[in-house]
Amino acid sequence: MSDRKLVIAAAQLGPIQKAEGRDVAVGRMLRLMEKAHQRGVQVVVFPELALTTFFPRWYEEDIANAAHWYETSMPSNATAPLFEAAKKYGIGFHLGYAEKTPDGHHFNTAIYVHPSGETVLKYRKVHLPGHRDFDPIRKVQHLEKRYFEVGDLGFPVIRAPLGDTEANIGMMICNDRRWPEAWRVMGLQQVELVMLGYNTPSLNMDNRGFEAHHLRVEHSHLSIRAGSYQNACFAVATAKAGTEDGHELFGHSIIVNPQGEIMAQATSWQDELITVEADLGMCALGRSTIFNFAAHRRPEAYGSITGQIGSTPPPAWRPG
Ligand code: CDT
Repeated sequence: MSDRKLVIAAAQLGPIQKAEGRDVAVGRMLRLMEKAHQRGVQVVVFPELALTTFFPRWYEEDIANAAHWYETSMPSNATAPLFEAAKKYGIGFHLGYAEKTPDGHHFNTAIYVHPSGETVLKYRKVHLPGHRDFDPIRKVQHLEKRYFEVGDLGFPVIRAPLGDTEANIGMMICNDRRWPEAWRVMGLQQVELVMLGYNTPSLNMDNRGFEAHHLRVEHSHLSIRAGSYQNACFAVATAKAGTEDGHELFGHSIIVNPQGEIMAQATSWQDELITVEADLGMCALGRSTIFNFAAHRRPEAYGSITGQIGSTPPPAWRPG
């Protein structure tokens, strides 16, 4: 037990349909923030691309026709009520959105906003799944590589005031959670709380018969639990859930502790707030024992992690 306690929440969002405006999504997020306030929450984590439907499933031949999915300022008129609610309730929040920069770059972005309304940390998604061009084989497109550039901010961690304490916070977005490299880069910065939003389809369009349906959620949870355990941090993993224009997202938002245990899990495919009291002091155990990096890491043996991208076949052994 320590005195570094923090009440954190995953604010899962149910589906947002293509025709629904940001006002609908923001209205729903405000209700979740009000609920968070009633439950004494200090930090709320909303999903990836929380303001709109998961638009990378929709192909636009002319990318200019996708311009309306991006935010060109933050806060904007549409999102200002979230910043005001943060101030009113004294709650910090994490928001995922599609960002268009003043010089015309497009990123899948997340920010953490202090209750004062100031942006504490920004992250731009590094691991963009899917494809760039229309794929006629797929029943549903996943065009993140078409609509976003690879994030240019790395995996930053910052020490920030959180609730009544301070914490080292970092962010990743959806597919990043499946990459141990992303977790470790933040672990090396002593991250204590990873905020992560996701939109994951229930059906794997690349399935070639080897992935049973129920493993979709299992693989998500496995990745988040392993990342949290191996880097001695908490993770708040918040989904967009349910059926958007006929396409299912699997939900199952979770909050995980540094032992890799699921402390809370969403049970619906709707707007749902799950909360826990996190004792940040818990991060010290792993960090000072089995995952004491300074004592046990062997970077001289890890060269290929940063030295190459794709895998290479090993040399072949033959008898005699
Ligand atoms: N949003 C996102 O990154 N979703 C991916 C699904 C990839 S399927 C091409 C995920 O890893 O959950």
